[in-house]
Amino acid sequence: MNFQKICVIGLGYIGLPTASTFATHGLEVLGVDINASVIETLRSGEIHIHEPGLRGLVAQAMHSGNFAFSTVPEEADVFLITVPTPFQTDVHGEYDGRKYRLADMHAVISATEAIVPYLLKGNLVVLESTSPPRTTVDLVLPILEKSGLKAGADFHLCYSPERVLPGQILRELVQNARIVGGITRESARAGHDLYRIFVKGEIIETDATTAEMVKLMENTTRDVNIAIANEFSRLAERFGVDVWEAIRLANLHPRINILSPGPGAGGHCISVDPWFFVEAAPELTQLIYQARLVNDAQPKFVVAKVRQALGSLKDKKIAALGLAYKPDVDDLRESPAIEVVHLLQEEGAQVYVWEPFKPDAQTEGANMAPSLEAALAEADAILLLVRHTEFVNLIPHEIALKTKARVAIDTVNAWNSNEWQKTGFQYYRLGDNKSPITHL
Ligand code: SAJ
Repeated sequence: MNFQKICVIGLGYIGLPTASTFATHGLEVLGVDINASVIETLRSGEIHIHEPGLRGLVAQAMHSGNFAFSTVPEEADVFLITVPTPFQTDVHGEYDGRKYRLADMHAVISATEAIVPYLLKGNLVVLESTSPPRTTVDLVLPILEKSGLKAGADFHLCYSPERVLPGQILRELVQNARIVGGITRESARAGHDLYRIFVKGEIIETDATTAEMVKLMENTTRDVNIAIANEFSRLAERFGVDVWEAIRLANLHPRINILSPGPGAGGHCISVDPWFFVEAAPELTQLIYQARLVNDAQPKFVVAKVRQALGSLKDKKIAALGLAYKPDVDDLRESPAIEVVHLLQEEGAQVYVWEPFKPDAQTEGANMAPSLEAALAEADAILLLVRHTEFVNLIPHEIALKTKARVAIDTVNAWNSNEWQKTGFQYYRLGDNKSPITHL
């Protein structure tokens, strides 16, 4: 199939890079977002999200003359839906005493409805948003057919999951293998033709529900693997072991690859997507459910570590380094660091947060410091919550000059304990209760 014009609905972390990439590959692109301020920002040549290389790519796309923005769709050859699918915050499902989260599909529904008036015979519609199994056939398809056109006969419909890693989006968008699930073979083929425009990795055709499940399986597997790493960190503390050393040794086994513990699994994907399976089949997902609970409980273990270092937290001043959900991104969604800060404050600590990627973050209850120096100045302890490169590179004796704190607590294994101790810090690490005598 040949495509001239594409309408990309939802200009967030996935939609904006994807739309820009299509534009730089010669397609006429209309980027659509219901948020008028996003459209204004983009029209003025700015961008509203941080992703390495994205600013340049958007500028290049706009320079090509192929990239326009609007709050409403227009007729096009292809409609791509890249809107968020968070979970609902006010309601839960319940099965056998287990409470579970429910997907909020309202953005997918309204984006699909917005396409209906513009849908023409021969069009291709692709859903990229991570969604519960069967969303494409049971939710999106019936809405699109309100146009009077028949899916599979009059227009093509696919599910193609985005699988790019925040921080590496531009490279992975092009290089990664791409799964395209069609509601018919012809739909899958049309989707294949679309992504071939810029994807260098393999493009694999399958059915829509398989493609949905593949995406959820990937992120659920990662969540379960992070959960076991976090549980190992608790066991290591119980048994006087350094979990980081133990993981490194276990990973020498050719068939073992244990991930890293930390303050929890956050972000809008790993901490959300497993719930889509639980919601769809609560009676079949005990392990997936438990992994979510293990990861969500990890901030409490960070607070216990801080208590081990400081005793009572009442009126203690803590410089928290990092608030993002993972290293070197500005994204705070579902960040376990935020939960850690809340829990510390509940115990009476005064927490000053330095987040270099979002110094002006508006997070309820978190006092944002305007600089690293400001966060450190009056602190009793330094708590490292995110493995940002600039935090890994901090030099203990330079830090010692900026603070009266002589306690450093590392939740992400970023620092060298010897160096901190030599500089006069008491050094604590999550998952490490090994006695100094046996510490090599
Ligand atoms: N984390 C750990 N320990 C680890 C690895 C990660 O605690 O060993 C934590 C991170 O700090 C973070 C969370 O897990 O809080 C998730 O981070 P991540 O880097 O594992 O994943 P995301 O959410 O940034 O991106 C994932 C990716 N999925 C997989 O690697 C299977 C990405 O490819 C997906 O496109 C993305 O979800 C998505 O959009 O679904």
